[in-house]
Amino acid sequence: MADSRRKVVALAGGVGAARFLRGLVRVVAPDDVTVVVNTGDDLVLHGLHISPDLDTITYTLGGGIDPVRGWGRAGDTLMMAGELAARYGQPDWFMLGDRDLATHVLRTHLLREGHPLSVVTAVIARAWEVACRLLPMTDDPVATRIQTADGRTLHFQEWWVREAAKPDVGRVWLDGVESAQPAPGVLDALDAADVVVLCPSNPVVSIATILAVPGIRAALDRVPVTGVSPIIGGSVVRGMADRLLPAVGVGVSAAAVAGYYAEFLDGWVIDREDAPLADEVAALGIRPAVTNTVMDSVVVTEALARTALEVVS
Ligand code: FO1
Repeated sequence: MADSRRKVVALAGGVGAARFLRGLVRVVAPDDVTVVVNTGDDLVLHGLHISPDLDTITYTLGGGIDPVRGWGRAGDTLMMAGELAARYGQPDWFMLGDRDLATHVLRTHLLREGHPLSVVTAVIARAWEVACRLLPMTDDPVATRIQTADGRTLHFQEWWVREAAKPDVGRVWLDGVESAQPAPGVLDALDAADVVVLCPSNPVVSIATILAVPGIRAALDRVPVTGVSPIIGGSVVRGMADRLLPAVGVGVSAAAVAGYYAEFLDGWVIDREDAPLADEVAALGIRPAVTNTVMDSVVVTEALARTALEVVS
């Protein structure tokens, strides 16, 4: 059942966001949903432009995601990756399945023809019959870099995947963000929005990355903002927010993340396990809602999306 015709903009990162969006598009008519997606995780490997968060969301909403990993394509094979590594000694730390590679080949081809990432994203989303609108946060190159405590600077994926997030994080920074512009349609969607939803994504390398693109953070002051905590009971459901929140001086709790967003956040959904934190959230001037936030079914996820919208309606 679709919600009243409210225009919703969702800010989204990887797997948690993709799961949440499957519920959101059952509560709000998909053509009233615009998703602004983090591209700081993007990288070039084997000469191919890979956009992990855009692909995770596209594959999830399009029904092609690997359900166990939450990224990559269901039932994929590794023939190309295997040949690149075994015969040509190419790096294989970032697992690129054969079907997944088709997306990166197409994206790279269209980018090389001069199409911006936002156009390429629309072509891919249309091929997957994704009904809501997907927008990269920017068409410009922005790369999340991790400065490790031992002084090395790594691309986010090198830290997260190649080094399995083992090195302690000193600083996180966004290469190129100062000169990036919001992708076409992003600011218009935010200005037309009745509500903005922060998906349960990594606050540091997904949500904050999107907000760092000049112009986007300011747009949130003009619209009710709600969100879902990516932290339950002091730990992450998946991913690496627990490793990155300390690097920006934020505690690993549903209340601490609300504090991180407090300037612009109006409603915040936390798990039943974190019910004792509701008063702390309310003390920040943010309306708390307590519900089951473990998205282990689309029914739960739909209810969660409804709760997230109701807490600011
Ligand atoms: N994550 C891994 O832990 N190992 C991988 O080999 C890996 C490959 C990969 C390929 C395509 C893609 O879209 C995502 C991939 N991921 C992999 C996940 C990715 O590192 C993260 O999901 C996002 O960057 C975080 O949102």
